[in-house]
Amino acid sequence: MDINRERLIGMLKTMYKIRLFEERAKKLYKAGMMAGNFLGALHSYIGQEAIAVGACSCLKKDDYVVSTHRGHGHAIAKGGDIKRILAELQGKETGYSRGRGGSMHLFDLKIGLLGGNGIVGAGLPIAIGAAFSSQYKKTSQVTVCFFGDGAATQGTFHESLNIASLWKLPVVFICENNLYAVTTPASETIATPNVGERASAYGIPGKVIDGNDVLLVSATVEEAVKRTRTGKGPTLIECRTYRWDPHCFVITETRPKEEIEEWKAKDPIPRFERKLVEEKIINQEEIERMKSEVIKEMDAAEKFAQESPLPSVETFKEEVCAK
Ligand SMILES: Cc1ncc(C[n+]2csc(CCOP(=O)(O)OP(=O)(O)O)c2C)c(N)n1
Ligand SMILES: [Mg+2]
Repeated sequence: MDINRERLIGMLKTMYKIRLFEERAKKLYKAGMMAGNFLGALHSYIGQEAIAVGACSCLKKDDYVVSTHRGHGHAIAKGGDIKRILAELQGKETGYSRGRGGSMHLFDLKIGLLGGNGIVGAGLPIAIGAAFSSQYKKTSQVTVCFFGDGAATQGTFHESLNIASLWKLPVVFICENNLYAVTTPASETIATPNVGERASAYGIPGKVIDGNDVLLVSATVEEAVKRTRTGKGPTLIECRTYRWDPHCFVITETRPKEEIEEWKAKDPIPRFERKLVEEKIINQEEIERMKSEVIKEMDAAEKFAQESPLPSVETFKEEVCAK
């Protein structure tokens, strides 16, 4: 493996962080604690961790990430503070957007996180704007734009790929094809078998890869990032994956049980663990220690979010009224 040990260990730890964060958020949500009283939906990223982690491991702090409604994993992988993420999910004043954004709008300019989005496909033109700004200002920043298979069939996808190719914008498009948009299978909405193939229509490289293989994701994104930092323009990468939970926790599961089980057996985390153990990068004892560190971090985040105040009515006025 040509990735250094520190980065590999960091990638594994971030995958645990996302997994355990989502499990904790789910538990709290189900216990009725989100935003005080279940306001909004919660979209779990469990099963897709390899994509956010593999991709963000190729980025610098000031590179941009454009996220989606399923964005906790992107925020964590880009270096987000889980205390502030959990507080935001719970609508607390200490959250990233002072509790105004919630789960689908995690934003932190300091780490290049340009926000999630409740509007499917709306992130793509935002990524174009961010990429254009770095090209115009001649910074070497890259924008990674995550979106789902459902978003890939919005008009914004085609408009954004066209202009990104034409202007050779420094953007990497990452389609997380988890095979469904809510309950609709991708095969019923996407005319060609693969989203990645559509790249040829815009004259850019397109890849279709196993999105549950974190090393493959990072190697593929690394190449795309290199290409774009040297002014050669965008790449489209389709990562095949699967979400373990229903679309969100107010939607009933409709997918076949056997299909869910089949994908759970392809869990990206033990797969990466095994690889690192085989290569003697980490041992079982270190893995256990790492997991308990992450659990402690999660406990601290839960305590922080729980003890944080909800925003007061007075501060709401500050946000919506001109001074
Ligand atoms: C423009 C728009 N249309 C419909 C919706 C309702 N909606 C929310 S998530 C979603 C499915 C998105 O699927 P996909 O892009 O594959 O992402 P995934 O949920 O699988 O991660 C839909 C249709 C929306 N939020 N915005
Ligand atoms: Mg999908």
